[in-house]
Amino acid sequence: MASQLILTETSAGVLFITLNRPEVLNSVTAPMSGEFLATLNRASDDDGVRAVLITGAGRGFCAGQDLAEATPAPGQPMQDFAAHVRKVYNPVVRALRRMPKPVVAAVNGVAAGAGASLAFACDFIIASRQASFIQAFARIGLVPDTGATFFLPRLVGTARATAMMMLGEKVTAEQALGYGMIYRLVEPDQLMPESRAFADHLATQATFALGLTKRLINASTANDLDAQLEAEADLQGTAGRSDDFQEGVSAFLGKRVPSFRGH
Ligand code: LHQ
Repeated sequence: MASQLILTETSAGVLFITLNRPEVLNSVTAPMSGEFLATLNRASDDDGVRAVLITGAGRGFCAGQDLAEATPAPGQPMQDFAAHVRKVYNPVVRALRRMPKPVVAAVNGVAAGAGASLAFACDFIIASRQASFIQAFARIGLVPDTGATFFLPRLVGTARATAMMMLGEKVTAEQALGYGMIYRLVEPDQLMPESRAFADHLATQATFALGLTKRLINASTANDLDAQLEAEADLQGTAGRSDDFQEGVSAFLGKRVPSFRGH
């Protein structure tokens, strides 16, 4: 069951996840991350969930690692950050990318450090005009993690990614849209209505094929053209055997709206 650190609600095939430590801009502790990961893993296996929507409670989306948790008590040794990143953050990034259904980040406010990285690992970012993205790591003498050095150069190109990661400056939602870093920019009061409507729409689509498409997008970052063409052929074979494909073609030929079931 979800704790109060992560709120969940499922409706019409959409799992709605809220990061819920608003008093510290939803900065991440190990228990919170563990709950988030368990929630994502359950969603991954649950055929009733066909799209996932993630947002933050209060005025922030997520301010990355809870720096109080990462700071040792007086007289105690420093934590091993390598072990911490491997245990707390990397599994979440893998779960987001392996999730065989679309994941939407509704970024309501500041997304800093690993909080920004988490948004970058989602399939779609819809940002409120009040949102911002800060690669805060440089400000405190750390390196970007949680996939930031993987996703950001691919999203915005090396020049802008380098500037963001080395300067740690705030990028506004409007700038992020101009950079191609986010999918959509909306007015603050429209963020949740629009994001929910968007996730609802995704959940009615041919989500089995969307999951396969995500696998191909993931694979494209490592494959050469021949390997990618082969992967496309392979997964087209899989998609072609799906009920959703039968339904999609039958609806097209019958000039009616398809009713996909996600398998
Ligand atoms: C926070 C935090 C926070 C605790 C706001 N922690 N309390 C992985 C592994 C191991 C080690 C380290 O790191 C990592 C990955 C990472 O994510 S490193 C990057 C960690 N994150 C940051 O460095 C961002 C720190 N936060 C900020 O720079 C600012 O809070 C931002 C720019 C996000 C927002 O600024 P403001 O809008 O001015 O809000 P604020 O600073 O006043 O924050 C509101 C409250 O939230 C405040 O508490 P208070 O009791 O004073 O109201 C902050 O202390 C608390 N908070 N982020 N990461």
